[in-house]
Amino acid sequence: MKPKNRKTKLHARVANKITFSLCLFLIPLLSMSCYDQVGENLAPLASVSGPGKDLQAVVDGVKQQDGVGEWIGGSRYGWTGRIGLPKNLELKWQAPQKINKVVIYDRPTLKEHMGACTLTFSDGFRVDIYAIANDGSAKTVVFEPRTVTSMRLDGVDGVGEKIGLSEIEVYYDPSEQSDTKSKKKFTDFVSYVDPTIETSRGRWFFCTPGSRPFGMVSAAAYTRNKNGGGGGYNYNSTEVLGFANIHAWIMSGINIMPTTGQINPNLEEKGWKSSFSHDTEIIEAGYHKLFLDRYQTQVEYTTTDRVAFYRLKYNKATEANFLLQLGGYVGNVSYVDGKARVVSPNQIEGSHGMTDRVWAGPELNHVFFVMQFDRPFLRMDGWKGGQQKLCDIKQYSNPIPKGRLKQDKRKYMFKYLPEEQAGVSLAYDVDAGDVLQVKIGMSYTSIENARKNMEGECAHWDFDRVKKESRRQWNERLGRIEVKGGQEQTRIKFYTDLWHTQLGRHKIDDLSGDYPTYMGKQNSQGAVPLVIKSVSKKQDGTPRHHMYNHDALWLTMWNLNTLWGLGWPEMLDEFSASLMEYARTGQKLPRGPCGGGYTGIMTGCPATSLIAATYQKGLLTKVSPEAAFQQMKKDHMPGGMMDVDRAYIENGWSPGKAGRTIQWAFEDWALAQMAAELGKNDDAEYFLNRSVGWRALIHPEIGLVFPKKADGSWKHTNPLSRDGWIEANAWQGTFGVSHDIKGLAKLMGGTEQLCRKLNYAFKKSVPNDFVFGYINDCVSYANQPGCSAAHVFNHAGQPWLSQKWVRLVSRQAYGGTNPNIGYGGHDEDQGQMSGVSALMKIGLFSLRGTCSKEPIYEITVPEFDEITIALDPEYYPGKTFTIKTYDNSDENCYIQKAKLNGQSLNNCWFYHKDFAKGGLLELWLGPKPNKKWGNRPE
Ligand SMILES: [Ca+2]
Ligand SMILES: [Ca+2]
Ligand SMILES: [Ca+2]
Repeated sequence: MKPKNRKTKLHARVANKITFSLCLFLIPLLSMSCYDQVGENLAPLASVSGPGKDLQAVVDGVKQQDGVGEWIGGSRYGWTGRIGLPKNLELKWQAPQKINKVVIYDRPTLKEHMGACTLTFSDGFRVDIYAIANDGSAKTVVFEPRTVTSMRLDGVDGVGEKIGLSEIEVYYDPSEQSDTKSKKKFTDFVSYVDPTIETSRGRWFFCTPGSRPFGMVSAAAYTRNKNGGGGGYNYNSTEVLGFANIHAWIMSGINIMPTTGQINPNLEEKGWKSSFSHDTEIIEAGYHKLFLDRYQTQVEYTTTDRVAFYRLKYNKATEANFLLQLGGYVGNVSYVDGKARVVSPNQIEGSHGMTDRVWAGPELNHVFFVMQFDRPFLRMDGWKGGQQKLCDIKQYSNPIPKGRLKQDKRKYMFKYLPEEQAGVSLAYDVDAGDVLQVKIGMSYTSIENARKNMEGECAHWDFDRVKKESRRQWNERLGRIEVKGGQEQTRIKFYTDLWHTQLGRHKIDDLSGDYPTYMGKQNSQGAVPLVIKSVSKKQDGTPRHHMYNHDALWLTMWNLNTLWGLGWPEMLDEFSASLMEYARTGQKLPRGPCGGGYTGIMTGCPATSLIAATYQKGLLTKVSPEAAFQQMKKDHMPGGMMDVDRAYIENGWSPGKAGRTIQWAFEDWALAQMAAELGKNDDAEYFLNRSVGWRALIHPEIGLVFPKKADGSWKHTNPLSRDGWIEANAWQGTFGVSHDIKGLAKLMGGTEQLCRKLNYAFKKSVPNDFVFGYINDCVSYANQPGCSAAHVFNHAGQPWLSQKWVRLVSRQAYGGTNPNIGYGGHDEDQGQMSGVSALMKIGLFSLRGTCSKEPIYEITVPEFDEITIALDPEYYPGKTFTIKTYDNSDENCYIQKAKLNGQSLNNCWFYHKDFAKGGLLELWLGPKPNKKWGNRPE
């Protein structure tokens, strides 16, 4: 920092004290006038309103004192770990104030932490503040000077139940300049990925730098031990609690921690956590480096598909330990049944179980590991429960107490319980400068397979080679869509989006093709025994496809099914095969399979829209279309995954179920399209009939879908109620009948009326960035059911409204590039919101999720000047598909005319078969809609 600045700050501090003592007298005088009060803290001049107690204490000038002069806004934990934070703390000035700097001080207690918040000023300007220091040190934000009358603070992330602040200061200080210019050098696609985006609110699996695309290992230094609402790696906390090597859909595992000196492992993370600083941290797709302050140890990690690789560098001579946690809760499950065994002086192997899942899934599954060190350890120690310590052991076992699995899960879930603690540690004597390398091979089937995975993927000790190969793989994946032009921030967001679409879902099969299943009968302990299966093999003996662990594919027709098909068609083929392989044992196409078993997550049979889209694009090569069709047909009948009832089958709608009816109807339509393509005309007719039954649920006066009772009367007519909907309401859900927009328009009185209605919903949702909770307001891009809305206009003859709203949603809901915001701040579902964001940014979409007999893509205005999609030669005849925009700018956001391969294109859509051949789409843009272009829907 320059000395000049320091002086300014000191000066400001002295000025504060004077301002505080004088402000009582000055308020009446100052409030009458508006002028630049350079360097003076303007906060005490404001009146404060908001939640909690001692509101005025937040501007009383008393700061950084524990328990004195603090505002306590309060906060509340939901049982899954999500936290409700204080919102609407407002500072109001009687006269306008020119300002450019705000300083925030958290309460100095380490028990309560406001980690992140947003400020919204009276002129609508918003500032995201994150990484607020827990210890009460100043957090300063500087922005372009503006004149405002109020400032609202909303909590975004935090820890504790008495979250508040010690002090807020507001200044106009011309000596401070906002520094928004990025100093980052962009050298490759990976360099654009910012893993920290929206980690203030992500789920446990959201940010895992230690992973290959869809890799089995998903390693991350986690800083918040909870599932939702900022669990896992959360930028706002600078304490590493552990390095879990599995951050997956209701799975967590193999949590390690390198330590030095004396620690008490029986206290779990409380005993071993260490602070670190973002200043020396490097966090990337495929690599993470940070420095553990407490242990003076630098930690780096990278991975292959199934091997985690750690490189530790010690800064002082001491006894070091490498801890492996085998009991207690981590992230989204509890670890139980820990086992470890010394195999050789530099190798251990073992396993642990996972239980207490939130959304069902196997009661118990196991992960197996082989852990190799590049030099012999002195001994293996262990711990059990709150007290017991074991020294120099060769074998460790901590069986599940009798009856434990049959207990109420909530007794254990997300709780630190001393009796559950378990683990082992490997001891070393290290000198300053010593490097210790550790490789962890993993498997969900056996120790033997974990060993083979390690031998097959990483038999050497060259960390940099693995790191380099990981980056190469990520670059290859991300680079399949290359963009030029547009804003730097948009490119950062775009490649981070692509990263998430290839990150959250993970392989569970071994190199050999073996994979776990937990689908049989429960034993007396309450667990289903592991049965190892293997996927079918190619002629050369290698597995035909992989098996994946993932959250629901719920409504992925509006994101992944289309996006993957553009750049990564093999992923649709792979997921189709994986879903069918689950059904081979479990008889049903799963929604969100976990650990090799089924979960109860979400609704319908979302596999249908994925498999049908794969088939219609000619990408279904790893399973037979006939077998897939028969399985889907079975799942669409009573007893199948879709879970349809007799009423739906007979009438085309189900009592009390508006959301399900709409989803089932779409999936039935997708299946009908596939039946038609397969020449199964009776099936096609049958499912097509079912797909229009939803029309009975349109309320003739309100023009939105509502749930009906069995007798045909309306269950309610509140368009914002979630009753009858799945994570949605009538406004958000109605426009989801993607397959029947013509039918919807007819029932609303025509396409004009439909567009007017939907346009109203969008206009109303602008101030909140099109982001709401599951049920508030009309449009929500923070969750699946609302993610198609802006593209509906393309199917209703007013494509300029799709062009307009897509660009605004892309920027407002999905434009954020800081730890607070990037995906609507609500619910990023393993690449689903990322998928919508990425599609919006390249200007392609498919409302019907490419499930039509002849799939099409609808066009909106891309954010970039040029987009080149490399076509996978295994699946597509063409080489590249390029989109060029002319005169693209903030103002020029409407398509004037278009050409496809040099020929004039007057539709706002084009066929997938033209995409597959490769080609060039050119878009000429202007500031006003050309209402003559593209106004005839397909
Ligand atoms: Ca205070
Ligand atoms: Ca604090
Ligand atoms: Ca969701």
